[in-house]
Amino acid sequence: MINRRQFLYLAGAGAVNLLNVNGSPLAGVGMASSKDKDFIPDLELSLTAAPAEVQISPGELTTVWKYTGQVTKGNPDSLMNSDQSYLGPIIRTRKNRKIRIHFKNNLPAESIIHWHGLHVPAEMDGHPMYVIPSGKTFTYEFEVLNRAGTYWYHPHPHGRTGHQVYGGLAGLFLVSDDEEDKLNLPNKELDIPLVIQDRSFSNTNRLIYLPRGMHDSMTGMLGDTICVNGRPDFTLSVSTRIYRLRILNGSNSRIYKLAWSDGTPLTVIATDGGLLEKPVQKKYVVLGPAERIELWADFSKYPIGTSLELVSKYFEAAMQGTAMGPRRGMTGGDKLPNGAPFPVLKIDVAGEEKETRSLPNKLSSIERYHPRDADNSDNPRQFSFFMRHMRGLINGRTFQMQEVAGDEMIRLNSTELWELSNDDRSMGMMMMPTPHPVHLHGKQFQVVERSGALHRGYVDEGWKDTVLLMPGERAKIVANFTDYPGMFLYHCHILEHGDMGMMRNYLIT
Ligand SMILES: [Cu+2]
Repeated sequence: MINRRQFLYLAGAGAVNLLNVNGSPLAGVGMASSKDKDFIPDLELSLTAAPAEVQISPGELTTVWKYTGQVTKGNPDSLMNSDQSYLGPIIRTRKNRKIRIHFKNNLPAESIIHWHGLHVPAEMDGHPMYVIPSGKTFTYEFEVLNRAGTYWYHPHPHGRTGHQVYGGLAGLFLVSDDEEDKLNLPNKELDIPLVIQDRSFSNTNRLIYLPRGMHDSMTGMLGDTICVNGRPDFTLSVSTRIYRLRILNGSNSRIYKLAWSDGTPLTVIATDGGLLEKPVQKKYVVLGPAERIELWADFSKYPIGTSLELVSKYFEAAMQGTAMGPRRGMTGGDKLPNGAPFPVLKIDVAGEEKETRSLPNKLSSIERYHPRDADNSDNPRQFSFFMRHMRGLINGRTFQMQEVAGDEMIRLNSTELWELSNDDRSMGMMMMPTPHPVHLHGKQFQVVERSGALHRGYVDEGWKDTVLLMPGERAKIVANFTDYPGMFLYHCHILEHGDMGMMRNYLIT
């Protein structure tokens, strides 16, 4: 532990380093002034966030906050808006494409967009210090360096992220590449994005956020209506074909334990950072907020007329791995607590078509990390996540916009071992241990070691940007901090926890 005096000094040193890296005062970084004159985009988009009204349920329209967009240069198919949903447009592009995005904020609040899972320069990552006020525009420029995969974007203004995402602001960012093309995976209408979120509605179809105030913030907001692609009671009509299902848990705090209702194992082909080396079969997959999986879903074996469900199965959301505690079992939400079982979506096998594809044995090459590959393999960085006194803390510290502590300084191009632990313990009746899905901005990582109870439901075989830690669980991750120096966030992706300060900067120099 470092004392306060030392800590303040290091925090100051962090700010100085950042000045040196960027060569300009913090306030100016990332605004129009930092744009690269030689940057010629392959794709140029405008994305506007604004209030909108959508028909989510019969009866009154629901007021939401929504991204809409258009392509101003490049392939017009790179962006697909949805009138049916509050979700933002799906952006599709390829590795090594250069993209310029003009984000116009027409919300009655400040905001900024974070590209979740993408490896972009610090000033393009949507750090909350870059929030723009209502009526202003922020221009992003970056090259897509990520491998093919299912990434996404959402707002990141500090203290308001949970509210804005819940209001509807989120969209998918799908990347393809040459390696993926060669696999001939199900494409076009057989490639289906599924964004799973929970919401609560009033009887006049208004969105309800944090109805029980601080209590809901502590557990994270849990809605009692499961929406898929922005629709409740979602049904997918399929043919007797093989589908690629790209699943994002876009919920503020709900965890899903996904399984097929008929007991068929899930065939997982990708995680947060793209394709696995080879397909993995799972009885169930536990997906925390912000995590993604892609499934190879073979409906060719079902007779026409079959109905099937993707369900979320019961699990114990509280007190995993801890012996004590006032309440075991499901937590939060009166009607639909975290851990309660429910159907997520219905599949109707409706059309007969011939299937010719078969599951590839090998999907991709991944250089697997071991803890010994890290420069600090003997001495992993330790980050402990817990709530205290209604604040979210990491190693006992809460978020400060431009603060970096001594143990949050990373050398550019180093390969690091981090040990993340959920140390939320019961603190009497006021406190209840909760899960903490930990997300690193800027870099994909690999999970190299785990302890915990829901173990069998995690897919740790591929690249990740978010790792779920149930109460008492810990995970070791390895990341290689290449290309981009600067200040990036790491935080709990229960969005209410992040808004309560369970978020910190790390600084690459
Ligand atoms: Cu958390």
